[in-house]
Formats: sequence, C-alpha cells, structure tokens
Amino acid sequence: MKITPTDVLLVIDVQNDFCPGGALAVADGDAVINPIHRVAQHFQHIILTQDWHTLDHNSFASDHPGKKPFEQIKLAYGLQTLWPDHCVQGTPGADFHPALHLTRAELILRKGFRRTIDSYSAFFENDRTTATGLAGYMRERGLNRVFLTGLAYDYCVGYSALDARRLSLPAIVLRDACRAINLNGSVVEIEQEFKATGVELMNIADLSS
Ligand code: VGL
Ligand code: ZN
Repeated sequence: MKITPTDVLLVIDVQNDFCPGGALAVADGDAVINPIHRVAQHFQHIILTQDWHTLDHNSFASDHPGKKPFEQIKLAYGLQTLWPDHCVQGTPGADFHPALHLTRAELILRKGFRRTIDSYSAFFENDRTTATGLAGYMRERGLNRVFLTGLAYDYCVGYSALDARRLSLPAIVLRDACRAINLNGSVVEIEQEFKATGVELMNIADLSS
C-alpha cells in the first residue's frame, strides 16, 4: 500500500511504563521502536500520544480500596479495568522511551489527564463522548487516514482504531509495530471488533512511499 501526503502515522503510548521494567510493562513493548522508526520514513505526518494520568487517577486500583490491578469495576461510564499506577504526569514512567526518536512528529497528544475518566483512545475518552480534539485537528489539517502503531495493541491502539472508524476515517493497524497486553481474551475481542468495523491489519513491509 502506498502512503499519501494526507496519511498520518499515529504512534500510541511508547512510554517507559509500558516497556520492560515499567509499571504496566507490555511483554516485548520496546520491540515496537525499530519497526516504528522504519515505517516513519514513509510518512509526512507523525502524531504521538502520551498516556498522562493524575496521581490519584480513577483507573488505578490504588484509588479503590480493596481492589487489585486487572480487576474490573463499574464507573459512571461503564466497566473499567483497574491498572497499576502508571504514566503519572511528570514522572519518568510517563516519559517516552529514550530510544524513540521521532523528531519530525507534529503533535504530542496527551490523554487520560482527567481524574475521573480513563482514555484508551486517542480520539475519545472512555465515556466515548468526551473528545480529545484529535478529530478536529486532523479535519482542520486535511488529514484523513490513520496508520496505527505502538502500545498496547488490544487497548490504546485498538480503541483508537475503532474510534477512527466511528469517525469514518480509514484505519490500518500495523500489527508488527504493536505489542499486546492480552488480558482475559482482549486480543481476540479487539480483532473481532476490527473485523466488524473495517479496521485493516497490515505489516510494515506492506507499505511504501
Ligand atoms: C494503556 C492501559 C491503561 C495503553 C493505557 O496504552 O494501552 N493501557 N492505560
Ligand atoms: Zn493509562
């Protein structure tokens, strides 16, 4: 597939806390960096996201006495998985991985900064109505298709791809430039949603400029 000048490379949450040694480490998480660097050469537009939580964020198990990480609870907007404390604003865990070098990136979009709402997707928070502004940014700049990479495949990458489709944007997930958490069948589940909504799966070798 040929990359066009109105395509965006979305690089989701390649942060220390999602990489080996981090608070919510994704297995082999840092292995996404080389494929992302390789594929970035084809793109005129690169956007990074950064998970960016308050210290007392509602998505942290530590904010709910008696609850443990990876349990689910019911919040005002629906079921929420509880996570270990991660990507706290201004901490080293929230920094981008030091090996990630995407100096051409045009936007760094922070998400999940409201204490009471988690935000997996780069487009909408987990209530599925609070916008992050990314759709408006893309619209104003005439950007109309997204290629997704980063962490985690079955959460922030996947939810971003599904929301892109909800906004009628073509969405292609670059599978070999992602790694998954895989919690309670989350990979199978997200891939069913990909199929149902028209999210395409490709590998970086399928792209050219
Ligand atoms: C993520 C869980 C919690 C992700 C972020 O980047 O996929 N997952 N916060
Ligand atoms: Zn998070």
